[in-house]
Amino acid sequence: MYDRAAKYISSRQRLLVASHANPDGDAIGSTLALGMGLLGLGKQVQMFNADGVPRTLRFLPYADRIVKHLDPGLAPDGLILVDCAQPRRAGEQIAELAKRLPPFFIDHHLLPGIRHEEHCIDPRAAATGEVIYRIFRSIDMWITPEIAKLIYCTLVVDTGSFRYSNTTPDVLRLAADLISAGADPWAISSQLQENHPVVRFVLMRSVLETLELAERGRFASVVLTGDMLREARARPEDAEEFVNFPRAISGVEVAALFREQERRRWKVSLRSKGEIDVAAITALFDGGGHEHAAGCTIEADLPTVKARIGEAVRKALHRKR
Ligand SMILES: [Mn+2]
Repeated sequence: MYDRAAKYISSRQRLLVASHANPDGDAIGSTLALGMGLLGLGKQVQMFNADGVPRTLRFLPYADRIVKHLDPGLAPDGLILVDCAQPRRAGEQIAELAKRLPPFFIDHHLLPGIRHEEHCIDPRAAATGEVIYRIFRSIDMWITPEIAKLIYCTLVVDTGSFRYSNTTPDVLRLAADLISAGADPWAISSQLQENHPVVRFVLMRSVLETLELAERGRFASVVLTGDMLREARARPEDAEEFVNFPRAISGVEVAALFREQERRRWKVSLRSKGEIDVAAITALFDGGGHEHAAGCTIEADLPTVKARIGEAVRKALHRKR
C-alpha cells in the first residue's frame, strides 16, 4: 500500500495537498508534513485548507504555507487528500476540482465507498501522520526535524497524548524515532494543551452549566449555543474538545456535545468510552465518524435534537445490557 503512494507521487509534478475543513492537528500536521516532504523531493506543491490553520496550530513549522484559496496558476496534475475521504469535506474548491482530478487518499480510517486497493489507507496507523511517515520511509526519505515535529503532533492529537487504545508499541517506537529526529515532546504538548486563550475558559464555564446526565449516569451531555460564543467573545475553535468533559465523568459511557450552527441547526458530537459504537448512532442521522468519536448535523430545535439523540443513545445502551 505504501508503494502505491510512492508511485502516485513519483509520476506527478504539481501536487495539491488538502484535508477536511474545520481541521484538527492530524489534518494540519499531515497536510504540512506531506507538503513539505514533497517540496523536498523537488515537486511543486500547494497546501490547502478551506478554513486555514486554527490559532492553536499556528505554532507548527510552515503553518503559514497553508492557503485558503487555490492558486489558479498551479494547474495540479495530482490531488492528495489526507485524513479526509470525501472531497466535499475539504470544501467547495476541492470538491469542484475532484470532479476532473480524482483524488488520491492517504488516511487511517477505512471508509465505505472507497476502493482501498487504489489508495494508501492503513487502518492500523494511529494517525494519518503515521501513514505519511511510513510513505516517506518507504522511499528512504530523510525526516527533517520540522517534519518530525509535524508528525509527532499528529500522534499526540490522534492518540489523546498517547492515552487511547490506538497507542500501540509501534506508535511509541515511532514517537521515539521522531524525538530522535528532532521533535521536542514538551514544546509540542505545551503548545497544544497549555496555551489556551482565557475566553476558552469563560466559554467552558457556560457550557458546563448545561451539563445533564441521563440513563442512570451512563449518558452525559452539554450544550454550546451561538449566544454563549458571542457572550464569551470566543471563536468556535475555542470550544475544541469540549465533548471530552462529559466523557471524563465516572460511569459515563456516551457523551454528547450539542453545538448550535445556526438557528434550528445543531451539530452533535458523540464520544464513547465503553463498548457503544457511536458511529452507528450518528449514521441514523446521516452522520459519520468511528466507533469512539462520531458526529452528525440535525435540523430542528434543541429539545427535539436532544430527544432524538437521547432516544438513540438509550436504545444503544439498552442493547448492550
Ligand atoms: Mn486522524
